[in-house]
Amino acid sequence: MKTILGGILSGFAFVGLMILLFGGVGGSGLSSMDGDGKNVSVENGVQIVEISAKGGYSPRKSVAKAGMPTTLRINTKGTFDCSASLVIPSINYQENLPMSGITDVKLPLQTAGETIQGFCSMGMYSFEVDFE
Ligand SMILES: [Cu+2]
Repeated sequence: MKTILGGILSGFAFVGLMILLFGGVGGSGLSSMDGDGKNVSVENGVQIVEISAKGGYSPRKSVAKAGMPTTLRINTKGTFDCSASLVIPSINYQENLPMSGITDVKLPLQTAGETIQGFCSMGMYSFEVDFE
C-alpha cells in the first residue's frame, strides 16, 4: 500500500517536473506567445483574426495581411477578469465583452506596417496584430 502510494506520488512529481521543464519553459518562451498563424484565416474574403481573452490575450502577437477586410474575433470563455473589458484605442473601441461568447470587431482597412493594439481597460494586458 505504501509503495503504491509512493509510486503514485512520484508519478505526480514526475509529471509535475515534465510540465515544469517543457510546459513551463515553452509557456514562457516568446514563440508560444506569438501567433503561429493558425489564428488567422479567411472566410468569404474576410480575414478573421481570432484572439482569446481570459486572464490576458492569446496570442499576444498576430500577423495579418494588410489591405484586406479584417475582423477581430474575440473569444471569451468564463472570462471573469478584466481582459473582458476590451479597449482598442486606434479605432475608438471600448466594450465589455460577454463572459462567454464570440465578439466580432470589424477593423478598417490596414496598410502594411500598421499595428492594431488591444488592451484591457486597465492597460495591464495587451495584444497586437501586425499587418504586413
Ligand atoms: Cu486589466
